[in-house]
Amino acid sequence: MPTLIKNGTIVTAADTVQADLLIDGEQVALMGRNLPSEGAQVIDAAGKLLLPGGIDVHTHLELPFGGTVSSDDFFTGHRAAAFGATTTHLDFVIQPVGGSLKEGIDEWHAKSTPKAAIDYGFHVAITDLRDDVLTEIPSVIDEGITSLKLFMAYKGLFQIDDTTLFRAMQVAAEHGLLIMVHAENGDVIAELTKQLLDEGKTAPKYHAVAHPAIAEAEATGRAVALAGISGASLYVVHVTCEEAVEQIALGRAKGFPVMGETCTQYLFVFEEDLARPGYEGAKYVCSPPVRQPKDAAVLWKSLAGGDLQAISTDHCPFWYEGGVEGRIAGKELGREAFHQIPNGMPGIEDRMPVMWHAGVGGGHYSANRFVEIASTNPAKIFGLYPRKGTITVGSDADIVIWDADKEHTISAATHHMNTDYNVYEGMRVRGWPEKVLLRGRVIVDGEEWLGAAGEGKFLRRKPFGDVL
Ligand code: DUC
Ligand code: ZN
Ligand code: ZN
Repeated sequence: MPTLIKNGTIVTAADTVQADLLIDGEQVALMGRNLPSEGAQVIDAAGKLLLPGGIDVHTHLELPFGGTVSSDDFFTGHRAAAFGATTTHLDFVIQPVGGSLKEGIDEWHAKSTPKAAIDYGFHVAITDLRDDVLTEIPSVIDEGITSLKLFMAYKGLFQIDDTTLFRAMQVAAEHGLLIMVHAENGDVIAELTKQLLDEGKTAPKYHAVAHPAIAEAEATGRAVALAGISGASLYVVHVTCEEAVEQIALGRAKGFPVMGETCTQYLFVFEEDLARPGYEGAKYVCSPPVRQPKDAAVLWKSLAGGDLQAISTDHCPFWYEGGVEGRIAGKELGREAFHQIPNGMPGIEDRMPVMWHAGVGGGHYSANRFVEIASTNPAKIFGLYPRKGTITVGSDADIVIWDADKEHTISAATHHMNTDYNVYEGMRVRGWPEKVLLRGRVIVDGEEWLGAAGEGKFLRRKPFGDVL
């Protein structure tokens, strides 16, 4: 039976219009005023906004990392995402050591297919660019994957050198793939880490000292320059600081196809949180690290003004008190020394409400710009548009019925992520999803979960589109 959502206000990146919306099967079939309701299941959305489902293009579900595994799998992570109005995400396949890209892709399909409850796609992170892997790169397009990630940090683990990055960029430019980089100078970080540990500086707060903003800016500038030389399109993930934004802006001013995202935590969590009493700071350890409020001010402006095009989470949750009550190991692994703290924070569920509340409510940008950075641009950049990322005839009916007046206090006691803490604990937000539809089916109705494992679809993506 078709579904008719009546009396809502549709908000896209371009427009805000009052219209009814008819969903037939999995897609939007019709939009218009006073659509007839005979033969349809009717949802009354009077006084509510209809937003396209959120798209989080930077997540790490069930990622083996730092001596443990991130604590959300493809079911718990998907359910949490849906409760937070996100209906699509892109996760990073990691090429196994000594293995092929295809082996990594197969591994990620095995983890996700039976559990998926929202739609999802993959990027491939290249960790070992041997000649056979260089030749293998174009074949990822046949796997429905059109973006590659390279790490300029994590020395001895994921880090690649400039030759590798440049060769990958050349292949990407030739085949229409997007290059993503984790931009930090890993050599500098490794050296600073060693020196701090030798001086007995082992507390969580030293994580930020070992990862200076300028080391992120340097790597960002280098990646931008290599993109300029190679002609590859570049997307810089988790931009945290003013100096790195400057490098992206410089590349864009030169006409290089350079884009960037920041992640929710960099707008709300700061270096002072790493210095919280006892071992609390470990909760906020991620890479690149959280910075200063003055950096957040620049990030807000860049999200509003266009130097950054998207907001994601880098969702990579770990238990604060892991290794007990059947929990996998977590942040406690780094009690002796900050470099052993598993890097990452939860956030897939919080992104949409928090970025609406502080972004739209706080006057940083309009509701349309919110939709653009949280859904439309991610879809365009990563080859999902207009199937995802907007509400239009023919697009997937991933619809959030959004109550802009509803207030909610964020807490680990009520969230759905598989972690024992929430970075935004106690934050009272205004604006909350009332219902969430995935391809026309209601999967979240208030507090009720109506989705199911296995119902999320793997999205084969087209080549990306620059958003410049
Ligand atoms: N940063 C994190 O904090 N976690 C996962 C990977 C990354 O780059
Ligand atoms: Zn990263
Ligand atoms: Zn990441």
